Amino acid sequence: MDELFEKVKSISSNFNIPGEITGYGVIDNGHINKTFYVVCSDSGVSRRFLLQNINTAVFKNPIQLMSNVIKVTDFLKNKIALNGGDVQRETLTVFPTKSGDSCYFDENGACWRIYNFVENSFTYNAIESPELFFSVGEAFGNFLGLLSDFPMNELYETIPDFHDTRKRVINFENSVKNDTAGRVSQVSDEIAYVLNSRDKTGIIVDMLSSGELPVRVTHNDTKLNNVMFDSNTKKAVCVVDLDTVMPGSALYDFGDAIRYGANTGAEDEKDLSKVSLDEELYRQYVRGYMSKAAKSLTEKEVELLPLSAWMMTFECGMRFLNDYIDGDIYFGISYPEHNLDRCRSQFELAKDIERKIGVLSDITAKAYEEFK
Ligand code: GN1
Ligand code: MG
Repeated sequence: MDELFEKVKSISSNFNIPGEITGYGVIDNGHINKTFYVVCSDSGVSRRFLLQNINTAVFKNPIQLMSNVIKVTDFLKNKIALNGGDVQRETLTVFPTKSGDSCYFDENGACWRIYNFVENSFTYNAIESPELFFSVGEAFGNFLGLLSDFPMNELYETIPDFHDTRKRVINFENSVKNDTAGRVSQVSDEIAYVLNSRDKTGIIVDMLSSGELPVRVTHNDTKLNNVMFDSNTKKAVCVVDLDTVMPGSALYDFGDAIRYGANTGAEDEKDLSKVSLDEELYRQYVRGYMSKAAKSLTEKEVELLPLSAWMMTFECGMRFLNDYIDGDIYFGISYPEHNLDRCRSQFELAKDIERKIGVLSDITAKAYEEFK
């Protein structure tokens, strides 16, 4: 007997999905949640659903998280329908439990939820062509555009200060002080880079709190593999992984997309000579993004887009380093030095973005002119 299958079956039986569960598979994606698909057979017709175990060490309030997801996807569905789009494919659909709840807590307190499975689609882990990244820019630009009139007061801040880079530096300094895993002495160059960059880390958060930057519905995890592509058209169809949807800044989403997608190396690349910011990829992303979002963005946001790429790359590198110093308690790792390799790749990229910031500003200004 496949124990995992029995478990997946018993969890799924609490949800309002049609038919009998006849199969499942593991989807290996992301550093935080565990993801499966389940196959349901109903009168000879099979249909897949996405089953996820929400990591409640990271997402401490899954009910609020699910409330954000449902509000945002409902809002998107209305817009998609008005635009003549396909509401079943262009955003996610939450399937509630049989008692009408947004998620299910099992006997061990683990939290589960079910989404539709976007069939005939796939994700990329690396960019294969500049045109592809244009399409990702369109997807996230569209996400921002469609949600630009969302009633912000309906959203919970499920992870407070998620992209408050300056607060993260303070937490980082505490971890260095505590040195719980005894690793601080191995990473002095990386620590020095964090401390030397400290002065820049408040720029976005300060402008958000002063009102110089607008608060927006923010995805907060705009990695390339959070965009589903249609297998036939090869066009982006759906933005997924809505767990960190919260009030925030458009800059977080732009910067994070560049951090992941415009790196010529992998997020965890060991060979740092392969890591750099690809200017052509940056150009295509910013053009795709502007083609959908230029009319919604403020001039201040546009001006700060290149800096956001540095900020999100720096912040992510610091988070990986912080976790390495803490003994790998937050991000899933595949080998002992994984978080350190991730940190080094991110810092290499952050330094390259610093060198190229003037060029990136020119590219951004041109793309804005093209589409505003
Ligand atoms: C985590 O698990 P995943 O890949 O969706 C993290 C993001 C990081 C990302 C780095 C809730 O996202 O913030 O940018 O890893 N999510 C959370 O790859 O911390
Ligand atoms: Mg995520």
